[in-house]
Parts: sequence; structure tokens; C-alpha cells
Amino acid sequence: MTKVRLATLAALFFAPWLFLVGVGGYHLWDRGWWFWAWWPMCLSFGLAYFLAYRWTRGRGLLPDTDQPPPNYWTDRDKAAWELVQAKARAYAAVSADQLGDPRHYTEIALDLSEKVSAIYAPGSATPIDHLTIPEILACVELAAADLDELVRKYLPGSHMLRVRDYQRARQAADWYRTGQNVYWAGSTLLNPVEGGLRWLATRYGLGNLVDRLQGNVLLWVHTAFVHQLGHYLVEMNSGRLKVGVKRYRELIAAHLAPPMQADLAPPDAPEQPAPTTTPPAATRTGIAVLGPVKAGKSSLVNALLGQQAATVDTLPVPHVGVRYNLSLNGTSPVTILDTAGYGQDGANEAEFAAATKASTEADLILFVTPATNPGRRADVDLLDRLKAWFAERPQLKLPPVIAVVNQIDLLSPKAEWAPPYNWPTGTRPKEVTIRDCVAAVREQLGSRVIAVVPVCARGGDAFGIKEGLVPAVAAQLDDARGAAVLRAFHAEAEADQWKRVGAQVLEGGKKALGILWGNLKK
Ligand SMILES: Nc1nc2c(ncn2[C@@H]2O[C@H](COP(=O)(O)OP(=O)(O)O)[C@@H](O)[C@H]2O)c(=O)[nH]1
Ligand SMILES: [Mg+2]
Repeated sequence: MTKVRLATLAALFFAPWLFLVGVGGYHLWDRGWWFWAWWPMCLSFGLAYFLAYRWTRGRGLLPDTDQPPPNYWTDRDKAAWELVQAKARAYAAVSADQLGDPRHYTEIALDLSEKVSAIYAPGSATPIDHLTIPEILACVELAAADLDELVRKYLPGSHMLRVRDYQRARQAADWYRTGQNVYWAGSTLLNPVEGGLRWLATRYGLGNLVDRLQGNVLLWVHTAFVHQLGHYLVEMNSGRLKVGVKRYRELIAAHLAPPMQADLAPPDAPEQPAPTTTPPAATRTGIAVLGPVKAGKSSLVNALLGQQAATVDTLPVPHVGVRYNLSLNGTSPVTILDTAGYGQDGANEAEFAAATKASTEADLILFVTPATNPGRRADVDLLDRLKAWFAERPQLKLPPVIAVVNQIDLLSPKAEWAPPYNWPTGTRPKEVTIRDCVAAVREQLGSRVIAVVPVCARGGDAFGIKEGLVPAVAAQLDDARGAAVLRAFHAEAEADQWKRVGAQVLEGGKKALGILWGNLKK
């Protein structure tokens, strides 16, 4: 569902309530009942403040992140875990600055790994010299995955907020506070008693509570980090990660599963029919990625698939490259064929054959060319040869070609990379060079391509993919295929984001109710 639709639903849903609030308020005032209604409402607010204040006093608001030690842990493991818990408790508060500072985590990680390994390998010169590299990587991977799961589960919207956004939010709060102080100062001049009282109320009421809530959440993230890392440091030092992440997870799952389950599986279950991974060609949307070696074709494919990686299966195509089959429920599948590409001097026979094979099976070609390449002779040649090859075979049709100008981050000014860039009309130096580069490519490739899209496919820094390339791709296909592509690469993720926020709010609400219930029982 689109954001607009969600907003419409929300507006329709809340309008009657707002109407009732308005009418009710007016009625109370009209009847002169306002005075009597006022006290219970105040009491209700007051109670809310009081409880919120109490619950944010400890670390209480979010669930504890230190699971009780698993029953297979030895006394030595438990001793190490004590150290981890002590480390987590050592931070009574973390500032947003610390939270955003990678060095802070590095220091904690180093300190923790020293403490834990001192228990397992007392003589070690460094905390890791008794470990293998796969073990260390497994520890990092497991801790990161668990932390990720916790954060996604309990912090609504965390997958949409960048660290930068948290910092901005803090700044906005500071501005708000400054503005508020100015306002209080002004109103105190006019009405000293009331102004003063209100200032006190905000100072020790709402503002303070917001700070406490924020502090609580930051501390929770921080504590979760220490606990997850600590947990896997124990697992690593005890040698349990030697089996690798995959096997470790299987073993833990088996350990946690109720023992009955294994027995229930029929010993000789009939073999499942092999899943049909390649659906009939007619229903598939095929995209071929062509271009010179090192242009960033594979990076582009990764950027396109991004978070969908889990629903993708890959299939090597001999002499051509790798095919990625992406199938989502409810839409026709999309496949991307990543080719090996050709060298600087142009495509040799084998490379050209690969390009023709990839093109004959595609509905669309993404032709990747590096932005910093001044000459595009080899590219122009390849496109001309393809065109001629298809012209000789009237039963086949050369699909439309979109030129993807990659690595625009390397255009001057080189040191700068601060997307998003409004390259079609912007005036920042980078925007101007991107625009010039796109114009140059358009001129060089001419009518061989139907569109030129600048992108940066470098992992983590990607730009221009979802906002530029995906819509351009969808626009070149017929409606059904275009929709499938949009959904596969773009709209699906967007729609999903809102669904996930909903699930997180629910999850958080359930937890809050649980905590409330727990407190009431005390
Ligand atoms: N700076 C920068 N490097 C990139 C970008 N895209 C890919 N690369 C790098 O270029 C190199 C070649 O990329 P790869 O995807 O393997 O190219 P392929 O041979 O065309 O598949 C790798 O080192 C990538 O990290 C980009 O947009 N910017
Ligand atoms: Mg490649």
C-alpha cells in the first residue's frame, strides 16, 4: 500500500474521533461541566507521568537483553558472563554522542574481549591470539545478527532511521528547548507567576520525561550491544564457534527445540519433488547486464537485489555469467543475468557470443559504463555489433538498452560523496559534473540507448538505483512486467517498511503491557 493510501485511511479513521473530541469539549464548556471534567483528566495525565517516570527510572522500559546463561554453559562460561554483565552495568547512561561514535564500540569490544579471553587463555598476549579467523568472524556475525534482530523487533522505525537522523532529532530537541525558553522568558515578563509555574512544569515535567525516555532507549541499545557481543565472546572462547555460523545455529536450534519434535519426523518421509526454480520463460521478466569488465555490473546487480537477497536463487549460465532468479509472491518472476563483460580493447568472439546470448533472452539490457571512462569506443562497437547481429536474425529482436553510468562518486569533486544529488538541475559542483557526464554519454552512445541513468552501485553508498534506475527500467517494459520489476526492487520494500513499523509498534505494545502487568503484580 502506498503512503498516500495509508495517510487517507488514517485521516478517515481519526476524523470521527476528532469530531467527537471537538463536540464533546464544546458541550462540556457549554453546559458548564468543564470544571468537573477537568480534575479526572488532570489526574489521568498525572498518573501517566508518574508511571512513565517510575518505569524509566531503571533500565525498565524495554525488555532485558541478558538472557539467562544457557544450561550447557560451564562454570568458566558463567564466570566470563559475570564480567560481561558487570561491563553492561558499568554504563548508567550513554550520551547520543557516544552512541554515534564507532570508537566507543571499538573500545568496549576490545575491553570485553580482553576480559573474557583472560579467563579462557590467561597467558595470551592479545585477546585473540589463541583463536582462528573463522571463529572471530563467526562471533562478529552472530553478535551482529542478534543485535540486529533485537533492534528491529523492539525499536519501531529503526530500519528507516539513519544515525544522522538520530543526531538531527537531538538537534531539533535542542532547538525546541531554546525556543521554549525564549517563550517562557517572554511570558514571564507579562505574567510572572503563571510563566514561572509553567516553566517549572515543563522543566521538571515533559521535557525531563522526554530526555529520560530517549536516555532509556539509548542505554538499552548500548546494553544490548554489550550483552550480545559478550554472549558470543563466551561462545567463541569456549570453542563452540569452531563449527561455523551455519552449523552453530543448527545445533543451537536443535538444543532449544523440544526433544519430541525430532522423534516426530517420519523416518522415511517421501522425498519432496525438486523445486522448479526456473518458471516458463514467457512469464518471466529478463534483464541482461552488459558492459566492460570492472564497470561495476556485479555491484549493480547486488544493489538492485539488495535486501531481496533472501528470495533470490542463483544459477550459473556457462560461458555467459550468473543468472539471479527473483520470485516474490503474487508477481511474475524477474531474472537478472550478470555477464562477465569484455576487456578494454573490445569484445572478443567469446565475449561477444556471451553478449548475444544474454541479449536474446532479455526484455531489457542494462549497459553499464564507468563514469570516469573518457572514451567509449569499445562500448559503441559492441552496441553496433549487437544491432547488426540482431538485424541478421529477423525472428529475434534487440531489447531496449538503458545506459547505466556507474561510479559517479568518482567524478570530480572526487572527495565529495553526499547523496542525494539533484543532477538534472542542481548547482552543486558534483551535480554539475554528473549532468555533464550524462550529456557526454548521451552524445557518445546516441540512439543506441533509450535512456542514460547515472548511479553509484558501490555497496553502502549506492545512489540513483531506486530513485532513478528502477523507475527507468519499469518505464521501458510493458505494464505487467514493469509492475513486477517495481515490486521486486522497490515498491515491495517500501510497502514492507510500513508493515514492519506496524508490527514493531505491536510488538513494543505487547512488551509494554507485559511489563505493566509484571509491575502491577509486584
Ligand atoms: N567507487 C566506486 N566503485 C565501484 C562502484 N561500483 C563498483 N565499484 C567497484 O568497482 C570494482 C568492480 O566492480 P564489479 O561489480 O566487480 O565489476 P564487474 O566486473 O563489472 O562486475 C569493484 O572493486 C567495485 O567495488 C561505484 O559506483 N563506485
Ligand atoms: Mg562481475
